[in-house]
Amino acid sequence: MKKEFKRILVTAALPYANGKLHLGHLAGAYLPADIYTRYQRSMKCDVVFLCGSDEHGVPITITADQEKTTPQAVVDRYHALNKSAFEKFGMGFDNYSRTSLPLHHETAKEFFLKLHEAKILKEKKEKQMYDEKAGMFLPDRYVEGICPVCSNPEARGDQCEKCGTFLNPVELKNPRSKITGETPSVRETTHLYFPLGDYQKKLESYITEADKRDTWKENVLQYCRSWFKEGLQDRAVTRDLQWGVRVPLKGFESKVLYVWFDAVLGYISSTKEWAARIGSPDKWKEYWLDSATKYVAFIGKDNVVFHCIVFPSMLMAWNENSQEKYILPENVPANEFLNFEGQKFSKSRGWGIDVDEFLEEFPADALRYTLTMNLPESRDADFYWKDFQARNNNELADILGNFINRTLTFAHKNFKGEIPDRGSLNPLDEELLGYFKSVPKTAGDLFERYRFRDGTLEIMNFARFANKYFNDSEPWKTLKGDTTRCATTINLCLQVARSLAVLLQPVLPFASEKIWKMLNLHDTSAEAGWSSAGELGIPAGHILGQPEILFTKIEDEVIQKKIQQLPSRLPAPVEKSPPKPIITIDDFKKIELRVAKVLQAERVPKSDKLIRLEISIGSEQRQIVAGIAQHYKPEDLIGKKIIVVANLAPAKLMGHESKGMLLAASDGSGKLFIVTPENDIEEGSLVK
Ligand code: B3M
Ligand code: ZN
Repeated sequence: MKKEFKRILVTAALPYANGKLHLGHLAGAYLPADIYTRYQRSMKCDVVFLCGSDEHGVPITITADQEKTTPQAVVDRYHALNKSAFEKFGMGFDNYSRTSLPLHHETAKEFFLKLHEAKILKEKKEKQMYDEKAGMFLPDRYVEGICPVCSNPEARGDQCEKCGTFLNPVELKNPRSKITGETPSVRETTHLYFPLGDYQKKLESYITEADKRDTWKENVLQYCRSWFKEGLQDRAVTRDLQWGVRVPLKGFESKVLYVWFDAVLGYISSTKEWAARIGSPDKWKEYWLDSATKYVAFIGKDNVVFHCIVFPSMLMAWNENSQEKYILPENVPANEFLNFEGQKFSKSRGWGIDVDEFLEEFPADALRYTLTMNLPESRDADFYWKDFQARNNNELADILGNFINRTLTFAHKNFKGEIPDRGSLNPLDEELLGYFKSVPKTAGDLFERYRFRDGTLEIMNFARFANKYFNDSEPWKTLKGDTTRCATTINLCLQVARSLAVLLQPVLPFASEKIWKMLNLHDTSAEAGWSSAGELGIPAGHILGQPEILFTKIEDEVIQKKIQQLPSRLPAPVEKSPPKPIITIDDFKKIELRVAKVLQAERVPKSDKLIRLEISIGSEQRQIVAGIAQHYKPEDLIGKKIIVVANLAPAKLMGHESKGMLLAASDGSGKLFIVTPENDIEEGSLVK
């Protein structure tokens, strides 16, 4: 079933120019796309790699309003920031475009008009929420109100997060605009719809066929299946908004194209921009309109529906009505999410770290490597500072860096900086050589199947093995009695160094290029072909360059500081409650707070909130009942030191007496954290 392709088109999701990129973005789509592209280039494939800023949509207009500036100013700023962050990270895009460019607007309008003229789009009247004060129709997510099903007072216009019901904003009780807080009115408006449902059959068979040729990831297939199961619905492709691609139709002058409709076409306009820039304006057609091209679209999981369903069906609709036939994605290898120190990245809570901030302090390759080894390829994964330090110090520096450094230093010291000739091979050499010849294929096959973590692990294991080979061969000993043996060892180690530079180039482009320089080789490590990594590529007598440190270790203090900064990056608890009246110190002294130790804990039967705790406050043991069962498991509480209000009047909770109350804090998400003393202070101690 495998099809031979002449060239490859790679795209990575266009990030919104409405905020800075963080590590989660890199792990979701960009790093895998870059590794894949670099690998394919070194396989000597004809590849073009495109991206750009997604510069439309409501959130950008809201940012502009908040900052009292224009949407254009917002996207100008973030486009520049994100472009430069990507460059520092080593992204090898052929072109990084913007959807606010006239070229893109023309492309999107042309596409829209083709579908409209072919009578594919349906016109429908509908009722929508309108914010009189903001003077705009409200997107579903910008209306809040009471859920008609579960009475959650904070249900969103598209969905109630509490009970999971999909909603239409006009169904909400007491609706309010998230933008102005005002009660919106209901107005009638006309939009054009794309009939997704008409394409369901074709989409299902497209995905089945593509999956047979180039196995799709199970998580992606799952998302598609669930969409198909629900049944595809018509989707509006126009919006009542000022900012975006103007709808080129009479009567629609005040509307723009739905941001997703134009954004996916941004891949095409970015290719056009690239082609014009390199002086072959028609070259984009080779990539988009020739079935000998393989198209791979890298995205994060939240974009699956747009790339596996919306975009392909738009292309199908075009193809049915034109001589020009667009190719569809051959694969959409979407990743799951990367979390940060166990929690979701959150801009509003300041949880996470932006790419530019990270790269001011640490080298790009250390980040690329850590993310590669933690790619959320089949499930969510995490970035931890400690793991980052360990990956850098114990793997990059101690394994890869050490191997390269000891090999080059040895050659300089003992072979005048030249690569010595090989003599006959011993079993150890043979074993190394066998491994050496097999790695390009093993790792390459994994990269080919979008398994970047496993592929990189194979290469690093080879570096581990090479280190062991150096140790076991003891060149510092053979140097004295058997120089030919020693020369053979060092010759092979230098060949391995070259090979590692080629194999790791997709993941560690900067370090790879440094190794290349140290070996004083022609051209660049990127230009050397992947298959040459399995060949003994450096002739004897070749003069080496100077050894340099490849990776610097990261000190404990540096990481400690990063970890300490974490909680302070979280704003104070944001549980909504009005401030209480001022009290005097005497009022406060009425409360007896004590350290207690949890001796026993169990759930209160028939209650999903309550846990019954047996505690010791030094002089006495007693029972308290706490509403923490949704946040803690009883077994995790036993032995914990907590703080209790010891002189609270006893109360009965679901028939169980509670003598006292434990202290806990809740964060903005409603999660509860028990207050514990910092040190293992004795139970009974007074808290003052
Ligand atoms: N800008 C969404 C995102 O960053 C979006 C991707 C567009 S790809 C055409 O999640
Ligand atoms: Zn609800």
